[in-house]
Amino acid sequence: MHRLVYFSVPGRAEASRIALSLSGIEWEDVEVNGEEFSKMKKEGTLPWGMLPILQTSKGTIAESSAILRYAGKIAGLIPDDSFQAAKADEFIDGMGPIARAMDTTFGIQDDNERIRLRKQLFEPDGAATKALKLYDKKIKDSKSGWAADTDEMSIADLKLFTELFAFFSGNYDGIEKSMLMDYKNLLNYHHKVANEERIKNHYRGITSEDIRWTFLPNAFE
Ligand SMILES: N[C@@H](CCC(=O)N[C@@H](CS)C(=O)NCC(=O)O)C(=O)O
Repeated sequence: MHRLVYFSVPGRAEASRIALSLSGIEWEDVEVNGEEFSKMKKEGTLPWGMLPILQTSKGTIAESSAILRYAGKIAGLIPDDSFQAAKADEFIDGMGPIARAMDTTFGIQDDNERIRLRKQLFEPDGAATKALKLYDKKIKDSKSGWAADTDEMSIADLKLFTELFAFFSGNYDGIEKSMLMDYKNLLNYHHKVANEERIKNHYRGITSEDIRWTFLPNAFE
């Protein structure tokens, strides 16, 4: 039995949730709140003091990318070709600091200050603008259309698709869906992944009211 433990948002666990679902293994999606997180932290349940974690019969795996690689391997989402597998890993590791820069505003309590900093992220030289431009170019340059230019969809696509588009769900004040509209390659990429049979099937029960609406085929059309 595998237990994926995270907060009740897509965030850094969603790619692994998809991979676990596609893997066919038995797993439980355990959503915790801040209080439960603090308790787990105090009890020493979290190897690096953070979520997500994946509890397995052999022990706990922490770090979202490690969990994604583990679940992605079972799900057949890691290319057999070593070069392509490394390019998928490169994409995942490359996204780390970018994702971190984009979520620096999450912990800021003051509404005005949070929104002000978020707007800064999306200014021409802001971290979010730089990230979107970089991702857009990578998709444009990909011959296969998949994030890491792999022949088939890989774990890199699960990470890019879930972490990037979730930002525009409307749940993060100051960040609007309209901010994505100039990034044509990213919009095409969204269409490609959201309509991929396994992804479409994974989100078939989701409605436009759900926090996961950004993963639906017509979300940005
Ligand atoms: N590098 C870690 C980062 C995990 C991370 O930032 N987790 C956040 C939630 S998204 C967390 O547990 N924050 C609580 C805290 O830092 O106290 C990973 O990718 O798993």
